[in-house]
Amino acid sequence: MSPAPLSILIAPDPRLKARARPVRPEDGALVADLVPRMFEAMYAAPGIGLAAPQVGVGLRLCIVDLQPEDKPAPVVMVNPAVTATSAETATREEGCLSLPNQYADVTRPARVTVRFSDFDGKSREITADGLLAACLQHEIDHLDGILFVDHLSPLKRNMILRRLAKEQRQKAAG
Ligand code: K2U
Ligand code: ZN
Repeated sequence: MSPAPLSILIAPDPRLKARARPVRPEDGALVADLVPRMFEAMYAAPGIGLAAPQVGVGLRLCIVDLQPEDKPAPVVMVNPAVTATSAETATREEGCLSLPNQYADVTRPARVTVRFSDFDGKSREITADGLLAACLQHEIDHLDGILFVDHLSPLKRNMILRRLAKEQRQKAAG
């Protein structure tokens, strides 16, 4: 019997604002069960990244798949950490599966180096620029309870959160 599909939490849910705890060896079975279900939820959204807190699991675990030329390129990142960033920044319109239909320009370091353990427990390091750099920083932000709107001015952040709440109320009203 396959487990129920994961649902993605929508802001403002306190679980999206909590700092996730590091994955430990005893979490192995939980991670092995969760990762394929996170990929299923991400591809269905569709999205190119997903962090465990977005499905209500407070673990430092995220997945990414930019699907270059529509070919799957799944990456599982356990306990990812940014180890270097460029002084140069890049601004890109971002969205978030936890803030549906809300978009805003976010400025972040243009290049980032991330160290993590992969699904097999092997230590890996990625240096990225472009969309992958934004995605990696966006996902690691989720592990620290940071949403893309937290990088905006308070005015813009509140405008987006108010609009999201209104759209969620209208959706609930049917
Ligand atoms: O973490 C998430 O909510 C998934 C994010 C990941 C992301 C955000 C901003 C920039 C890059 C990645 C997106 O909602 S996935 C949807 C998407 C698809 C293509 C390009 C940008 C965002
Ligand atoms: Zn997000």
